[in-house]
Amino acid sequence: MARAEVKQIAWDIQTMRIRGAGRIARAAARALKLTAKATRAKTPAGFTRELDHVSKLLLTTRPTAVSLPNAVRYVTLGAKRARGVDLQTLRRGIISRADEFIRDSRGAVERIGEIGARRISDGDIVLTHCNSDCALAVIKTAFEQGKRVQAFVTESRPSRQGLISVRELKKAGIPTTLIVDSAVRYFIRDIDKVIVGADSIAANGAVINKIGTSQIALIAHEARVLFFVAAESYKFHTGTLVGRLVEIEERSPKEIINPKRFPGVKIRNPVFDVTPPDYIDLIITERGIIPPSAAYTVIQELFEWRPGEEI
Ligand code: RUB
Repeated sequence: MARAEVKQIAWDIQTMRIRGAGRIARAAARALKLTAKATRAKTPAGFTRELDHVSKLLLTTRPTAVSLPNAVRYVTLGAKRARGVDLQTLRRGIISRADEFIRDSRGAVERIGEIGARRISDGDIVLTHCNSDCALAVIKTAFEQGKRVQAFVTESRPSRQGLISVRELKKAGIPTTLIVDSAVRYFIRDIDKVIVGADSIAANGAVINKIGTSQIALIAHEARVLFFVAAESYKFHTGTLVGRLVEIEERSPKEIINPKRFPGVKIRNPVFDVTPPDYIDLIITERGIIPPSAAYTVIQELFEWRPGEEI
């Protein structure tokens, strides 16, 4: 039963029924918890093998959001380090680490909303791209505080996650305007601030987020409009400390159009892009606001990494 549920979670992440970097991470933690609850392993080694198997399954679903491997690592770290620990203790450890991750992750989104809202002024028109719980938390919190905020939301082709944001903002009572992705430069003079989420943040402060984010950042930069990123600490990517590149997911062309309609035409569908740190004014995390140039130090501290250490 649990095995089927775990497979279903992995499938839902792959097919984007569960999507958004934070939600993916929480779903992965839930899958590991289910595994621990239902295991039939007789020994700690058998249980660890089972965890490794589930971790691998989860890690192959989507490659770009580092929140996924960071969640898996967070939940399983205790099990990996345990020597001479009995099976029940190990199981309980996984369950409580998973619960802790899910609870802290939700708390982080709330805290980001509070911290970020301080940077939103009464009367601001804020543009967001795609659907990010963190970015929306900032807009919604500012609105709840009584600031007269309005939102512009890009459709976010091809999967149109902008429509999810529109519904959510509308539900919160925030005046919202939906535009197509290519209309951002047309409207940029009306916008006071741009706020987006992140799937990964590199050591040099570059932000990997939904395709189109970097174009919006460039447009905002040209028009001198502030560009904010809202992201939990587990979106920072340790591998980038040692020069590893973040893999950009390329999904099926069918998400754009039925390829049979254009035989012989190559259709490409990269779903994330990289926004250079020069175009980012600040990054809002649950630990506070940082400039993108501080990403290196933040990753070093968070993951207790020392130069020269293997990652
Ligand atoms: C979602 C996306 C979001 C980030 C951050 O892409 O790019 O901006 O994941 O979201 P997809 P959150 O729909 O392809 O998963 O702040 O909710 O973690």
